[in-house]
Amino acid sequence: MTITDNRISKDHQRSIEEIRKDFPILAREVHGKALVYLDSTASSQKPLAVIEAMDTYYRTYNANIHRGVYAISEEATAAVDKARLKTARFIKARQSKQIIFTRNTTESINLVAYSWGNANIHTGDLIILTEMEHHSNLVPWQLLAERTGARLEFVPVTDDGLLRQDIYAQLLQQGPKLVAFTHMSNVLGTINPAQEMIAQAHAAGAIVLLDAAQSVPHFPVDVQALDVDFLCFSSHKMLGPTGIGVLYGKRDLLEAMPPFMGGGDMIRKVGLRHSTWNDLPWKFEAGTPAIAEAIGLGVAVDYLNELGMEAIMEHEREMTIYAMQQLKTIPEVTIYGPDVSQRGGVISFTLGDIHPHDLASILDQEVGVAIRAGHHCAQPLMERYGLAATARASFYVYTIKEEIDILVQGLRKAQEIFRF
Ligand code: C6P
Repeated sequence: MTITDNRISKDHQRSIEEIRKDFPILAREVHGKALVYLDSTASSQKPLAVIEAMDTYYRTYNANIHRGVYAISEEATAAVDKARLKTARFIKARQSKQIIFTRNTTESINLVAYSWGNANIHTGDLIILTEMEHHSNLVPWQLLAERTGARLEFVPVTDDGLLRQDIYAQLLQQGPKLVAFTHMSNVLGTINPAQEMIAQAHAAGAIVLLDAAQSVPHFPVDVQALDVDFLCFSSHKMLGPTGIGVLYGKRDLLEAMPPFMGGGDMIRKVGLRHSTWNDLPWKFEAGTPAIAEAIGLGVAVDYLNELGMEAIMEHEREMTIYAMQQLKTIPEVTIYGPDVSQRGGVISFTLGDIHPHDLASILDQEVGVAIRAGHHCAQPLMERYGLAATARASFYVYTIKEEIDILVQGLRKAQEIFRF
């Protein structure tokens, strides 16, 4: 594989070739071919800096946090505090105590649905969601509605993958308690106009949760500018490790919420029958947290900051424009979702009537390309388009045009195999 001299990073000093060397996995082969990883929407690859930071923790200061008065426990506690501060700054949160470490986006949303939801949602209350939600931003609200007797309404999606803003405005007139929607669709790539939608929801008296699993890793997100109430994302999609995610919340909301899980670390004083709760963020972090993972997330944030989120967004846009052009050279390809001006680096498509799973297997075996195939945990959205599944290619900081060319070669090969 040749590498173009495509430059990324704030000061345009680091070439893609250098950046790719930071990701050891990109040097491996699958089925005798160089790995072409086009599934960062599912989970991103990890730079050496993240892998080494976690390794260093285990090798040199592995200890539990908030417990020991000895040196290595204090070092580990300081490292987790630092990671929290970096994460807060990354999304422009006012205070690091507004950053709750969870396991992933899914757990962050469930935390809000149980803790805030159980306390604030009652029979007949309205929750507005959209048709393009990941199951993680759908099922927790269904469960809450079942527990409380609340009502769910959905903003429909247009044929070209945008939210029906006219219907959103109508639904808001019914006075919802909560609006929860995705910042960027993991299937269509649609980037929703979050700031405007949040302002409208607030004007209607609703609290807003933004599923930022696909936005925080890919473009600058400023929680204060968005004025969002809750924001959820996962480390593993932003160059960090699995096993840690983030819930950001406005402080007054978090302070008023009861704990989600009980146990060690989240308490101030425990009696046999009653207990009182620790301050934020620990009130929501029961038990030993993911220490190495928090440290890894902090280093992933450093790495993203060094490249610059604006530069990352630009690079992905360039890859997306190129991929759309190349995919359109195959007439049998159907692409779902809006045009490039309203989407991020995710392209869902089908190729004639080849089943997306067959397509993904052929691409893996024949050209070493890893893409995702299936319903992408968004079954209602698939139903909206009358589809059982799509193939999906997605891009990140290490993606190069040559990899997109290999994807397209693989699609042509699949056509030969299926003879059309
Ligand atoms: N989407 C995908 O391949 P977790 O699994 O909790 O880290 O993230 C859940 C989640 C929530 N919202 C959106 C918009 C997402 O894209 C995801 C994860 C992956 O599309 C895995 S299904």
